[in-house]
Amino acid sequence: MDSVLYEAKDGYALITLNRPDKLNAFTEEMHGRLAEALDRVQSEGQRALVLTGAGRGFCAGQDLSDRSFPTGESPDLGATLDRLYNPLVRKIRALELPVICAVNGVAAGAGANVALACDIVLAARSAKFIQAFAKIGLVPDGGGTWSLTRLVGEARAKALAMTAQPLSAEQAAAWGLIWQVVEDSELLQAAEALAADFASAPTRGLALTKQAIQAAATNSMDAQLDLERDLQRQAGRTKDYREGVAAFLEKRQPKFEGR
Ligand code: T3D
Repeated sequence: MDSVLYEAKDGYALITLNRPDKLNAFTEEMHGRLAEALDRVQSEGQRALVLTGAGRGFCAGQDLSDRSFPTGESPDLGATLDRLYNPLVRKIRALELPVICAVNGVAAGAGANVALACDIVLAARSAKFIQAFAKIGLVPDGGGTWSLTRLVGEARAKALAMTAQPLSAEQAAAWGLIWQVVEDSELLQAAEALAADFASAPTRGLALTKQAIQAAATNSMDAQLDLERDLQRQAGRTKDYREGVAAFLEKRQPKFEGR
């Protein structure tokens, strides 16, 4: 069984983490598959991506059965972050198209933080987010210390990370950790409907918007104003901008090509 499924839809891609018996926990092989799938999204010219999980979980983070050390050796987990998790998070954030995460069930450890690295997070009402690291003596990774702190503030980030208490989808939405809660049976349909809308949107402008908002977390207001100027210059030169203005003036629907 493929650990990661890839489907090219009409203008967008659907990637499904597919080890349902293990709540889609990450193995080394799965990291490789996911990296290939993400590269394919961009190289095929898709205009949006939906990332979800098969079965009752979204992703339970690192597969801990790969992490038993009978001989007592101590592993270098920094090396696995360098080699696997950090490139994954960077790849998602660098994709020049909207990445929608459909969190269909529990998202734990790095699974939760990979979800938070996506641009728009929808969660099933039954889903929950768990910073499970504290239960096994680890530090939140996958960018979790960064995303959590920015999204919900230091007080909530510290409590979530230090207690490893599950956060319901509803509470996550109320705190601004995610975009929306959707009924379980409607989650994938809602995520795909959003992706289908993005498939006919001005993709280049959305990619530049993503870049600007991601940079805002670390930029000063002054630096951000300069960045907006530079990115707007690029957006103003796209075919889609010309089409958007023309369509407005001609009182018709725009036909964006994504460039
Ligand atoms: O190591 C490095 O490279 C550093 C990077 C680390 C990144 C990380 O993600 S560290 C954190 C790893 N994840 C966890 O600690 C979470 C472990 N899982 C859980 O705490 C629970 O499974 C959940 C709270 C997520 C869900 O609980 P529940 O009761 O709904 O399901 P379950 O029965 O525990 O799990 C179902 C099956 O999935 C079960 O397998 P079985 O017994 O039916 O054959 C369980 O063992 C398996 N499973 C769940 N999570 C993992 C896993 N197997 C391996 N690794 C997992 N992370």
